Amino acid sequence: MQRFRVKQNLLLVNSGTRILLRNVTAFTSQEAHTKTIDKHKKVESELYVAPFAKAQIGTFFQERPSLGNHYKEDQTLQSYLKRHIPPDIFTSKVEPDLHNFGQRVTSEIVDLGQQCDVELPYVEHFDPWGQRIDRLVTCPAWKKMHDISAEEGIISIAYNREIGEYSRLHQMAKVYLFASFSGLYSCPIAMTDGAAKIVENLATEYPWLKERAFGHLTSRQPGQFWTSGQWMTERKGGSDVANGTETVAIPQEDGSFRLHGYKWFSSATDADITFTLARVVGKDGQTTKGTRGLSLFYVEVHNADGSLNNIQIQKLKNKLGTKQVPTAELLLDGTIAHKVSDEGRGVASISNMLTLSRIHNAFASASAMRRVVNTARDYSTRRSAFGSVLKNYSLHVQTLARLEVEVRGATLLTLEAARLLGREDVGTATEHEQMLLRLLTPLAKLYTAKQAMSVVSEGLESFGGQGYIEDTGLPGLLRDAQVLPIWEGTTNVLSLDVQRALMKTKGRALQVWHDDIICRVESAGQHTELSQAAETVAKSASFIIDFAQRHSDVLDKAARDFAYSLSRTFIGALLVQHAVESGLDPTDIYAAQRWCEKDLTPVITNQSRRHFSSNSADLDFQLLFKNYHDQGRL
Ligand code: UCC
Repeated sequence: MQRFRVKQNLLLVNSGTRILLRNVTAFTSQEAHTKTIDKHKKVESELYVAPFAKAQIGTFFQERPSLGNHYKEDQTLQSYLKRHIPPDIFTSKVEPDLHNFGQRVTSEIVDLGQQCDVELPYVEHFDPWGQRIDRLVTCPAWKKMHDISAEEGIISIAYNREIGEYSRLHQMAKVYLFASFSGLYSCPIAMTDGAAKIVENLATEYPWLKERAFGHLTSRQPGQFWTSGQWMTERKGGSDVANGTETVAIPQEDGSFRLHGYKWFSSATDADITFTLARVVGKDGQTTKGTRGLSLFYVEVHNADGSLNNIQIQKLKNKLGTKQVPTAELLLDGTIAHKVSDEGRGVASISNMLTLSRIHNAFASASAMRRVVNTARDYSTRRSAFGSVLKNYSLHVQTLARLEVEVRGATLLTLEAARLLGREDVGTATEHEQMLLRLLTPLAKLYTAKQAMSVVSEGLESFGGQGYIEDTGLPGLLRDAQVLPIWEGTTNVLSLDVQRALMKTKGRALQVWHDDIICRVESAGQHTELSQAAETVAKSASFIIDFAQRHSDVLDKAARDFAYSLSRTFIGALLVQHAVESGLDPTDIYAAQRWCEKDLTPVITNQSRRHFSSNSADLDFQLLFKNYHDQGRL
């Protein structure tokens, strides 16, 4: 009997008859085949050909989502930069670089980022002869991210200042394009930027520091480029740094110090240098408690021979996400360090680093949102369900459009913080702008981090089950986003930081915030489509000022809602202003309108519901603890 190889993967189904040809390479008889064909020939039009026999996995494969040039696909970024950077500088220096980088991000860097997610860092604690070495091993893709960061000038652009105050915007635009694809290399970049800012600011008092480190931190040569850590958190906690820091610094005869302590979360442990806080031990062997006892120290992580500077890596942290980043518990056991602040001025001195890392955090949040929304947008053109591609379903498009509004708002807020930082960098920021920057930094960090959590989560949902599958790279985005509201200050800690910024200026910063908003939305009143949004924003700003004046006694309890109100109202103003100044593009107008339909002032809404009264505080406590108390656990 003549035999032949089955050519098609066919499960033939006809009116309930199923003939399964099980094996891809199966041979069957010509006769049997002919019979089957004959049987079905007559009813070919009714024949349903289900493709499961040969390959066993079917023939339909969902086309994967893909991203184009990440810069060119971002209308908000482009139009914001065009608005703020003089045209000749923009066209000659900024746009071509961002264009190239936008291409590099979605063609080369995306895969490297994925590799960082797979090849996680680990520590070799001992060499084969039992010697403790604590060698941190990172993957080639992580190292490549280091080199790319240097080549692309991700730090250097901001400090070489080739284009003056616009350098910071240029740099942060790159950070924004890079962060969510960088395999979390954005973390060491944030710390390194903060370190460069500290070193630059301390140049007069500590010229040796600038000479030693600045060139490395801002180098474009991969072999010369240093990254920095920021080791602040200890076992007693990351928020209450003043009371949580136990590390002591013992003065040495040569003017240096030896640090002894335990750093509980030290991110990017492969850094070359770090800044850290410790308490100087006085001649009486005592240290000073609280903030007044904390000083800032500069540490080089490795000795000249590559061994660690009396540092033991106890373990790498087992985190929910950001596993790509080697975050470690470190024992400092006589680590050589150099004091770079006056005694007791540690927190104030490291605050420069906090400002930078919080702004980077906001860009990382905006970046994660942008990546998810652009990917979901592309996917909606490739994925069909119920007879049509998803982009044809207005419910689906409405869901993504709501996310797009969030991303645009977050992008404008973070870019505005970067613009002000650029002016502060070069010393042209007015006093008002400095106050505004001080206020916008915690606001941008806290608000965009929360947006990122919800936008990334909703974005993943738009992929259906695929959004839950690891090797699509999508779930990692959600896990990694969860760190954004936590590190560099939680939402509540930052809400209190907002209060600190307001108190320090005796409320002037709030007035500046208000006046700035009014100025931004003023001209929108003449555009019919925007007048309502502009009015809402202006009224909200005034209500908030009024609230702060009349209810200063509840500001601590209202701190979170207050910070949200400042953020939402400010973003509303930015969206309205952007719509006007970008030439009244209908999508910009629509984004501003949609944003301003939100409750811009939850603090006022919740005040009217008496959320901040002492009665509510008692009820909140009862709600949470009554049962716990009843169980005898309180
Ligand atoms: O713990 C962390 C890791 C979490 C897990 C992450 C996993 C790793 C994965 C990473 C992969 C990507 S991260 C660290 C989180 N911790 C923080 O960010 C600190 C949060 N806490 C704060 O921000 C607090 O508000 C403190 C530490 C700043 C408060 O300290 P004090 O000592 O109570 O502060 P004072 O007394 O209010 O301020 C001391 C000085 C003042 O200056 P003078 O004396 O001149 O008035 C303040 O004005 O510092 C100044 N200052 C600031 N200046 C305080 N905060 C600021 C600021 N934000 N900007 C400017």
